[in-house]
Amino acid sequence: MAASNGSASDAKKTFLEVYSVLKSEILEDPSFESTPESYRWVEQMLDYNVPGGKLNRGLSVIDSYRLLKEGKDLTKDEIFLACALGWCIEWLQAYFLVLDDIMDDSHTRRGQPCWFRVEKVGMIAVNDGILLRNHIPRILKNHFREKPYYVDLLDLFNEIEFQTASGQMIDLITTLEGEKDLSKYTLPVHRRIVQYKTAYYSFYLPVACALLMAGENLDNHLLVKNVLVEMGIYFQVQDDYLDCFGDPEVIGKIGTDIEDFKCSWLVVQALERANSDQKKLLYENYGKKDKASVEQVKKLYHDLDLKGVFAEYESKSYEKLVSSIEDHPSKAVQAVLKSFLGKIYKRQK
Ligand code: DMA
Ligand code: MG
Ligand code: MG
Ligand code: MG
Repeated sequence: MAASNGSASDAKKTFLEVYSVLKSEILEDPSFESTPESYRWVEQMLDYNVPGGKLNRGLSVIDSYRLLKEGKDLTKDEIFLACALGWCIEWLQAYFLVLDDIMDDSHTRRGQPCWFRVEKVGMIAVNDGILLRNHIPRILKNHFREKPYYVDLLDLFNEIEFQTASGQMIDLITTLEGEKDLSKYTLPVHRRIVQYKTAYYSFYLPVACALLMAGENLDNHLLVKNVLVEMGIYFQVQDDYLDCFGDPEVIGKIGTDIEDFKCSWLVVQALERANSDQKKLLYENYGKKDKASVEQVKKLYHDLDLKGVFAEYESKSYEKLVSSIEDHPSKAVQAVLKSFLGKIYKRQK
């Protein structure tokens, strides 16, 4: 295995080596006698959906664990385990994204067609999503069964999955046809959606995994949880912003929020600022698939200077987050949270 306490690229290399180990274990799972065809399917499905992202969530487990250990060298075993937990989060993300892209009728993800858009895949992607989800407890069982924190780990993944799926549910039911009513799109509604669908699994989960590995009781870290949830909300506002203003070549996906009538941060901001003519235009064009309607909405966002509104929001959020991080009594925890924030502040992808 690569050097354990070196640079970020070493960390990524080590992390990817652990992926190969976990993948082999899944492909050779003794509970399923695979055939060459099924072996190939699962391998391709994993390679297509699991490792191709920024890997921020997964790598954060190791970063956080290292910071919690305050500079002590980690053993090979600790590094492997932190990487394995990081991959469980990447697997969870892959599972949610495969299904999210079907439900959002998306086209591309991570610079390639969404999995369900691949020829021969189609709705088999639904079962692939279920398989990805089922791999997580198998990885945990293979590597953590004997650990004193095993039950807490299983409980953590179950809770977070439930919260994320509940967030996805409210994200989806607010867009229901026949009930398309922009007046229900407010900041509190938006906040509730993104807190559940994104913040817990993307921000709290990696740090919670590192805390459990470090022998901590999660009930003693509610302050950390609150800051991470706030950071997650900020992260999803960025995602909503990039859906419209990001470069698809850079973010690797083509936005669909306007077409999908999503309760995006941008439409909420637009509604707060629009005059009655502009509101009318929004009501008439938001949630329509045709290009002309989408362009009308984008032009309105431009006229209302939502880029400027976002820039203001971004720097305000950053200041608030830094100050709540600095309220935390532990310097090690502060370092974990600051490193997280540093990775996402002003992100372009
Ligand atoms: C994604 O929300 C949330 C989950 C749990 C996948 P989204 O649909 O805005 O994500 P994306 O923009 O990546 O499709
Ligand atoms: Mg989506
Ligand atoms: Mg979605
Ligand atoms: Mg999005």
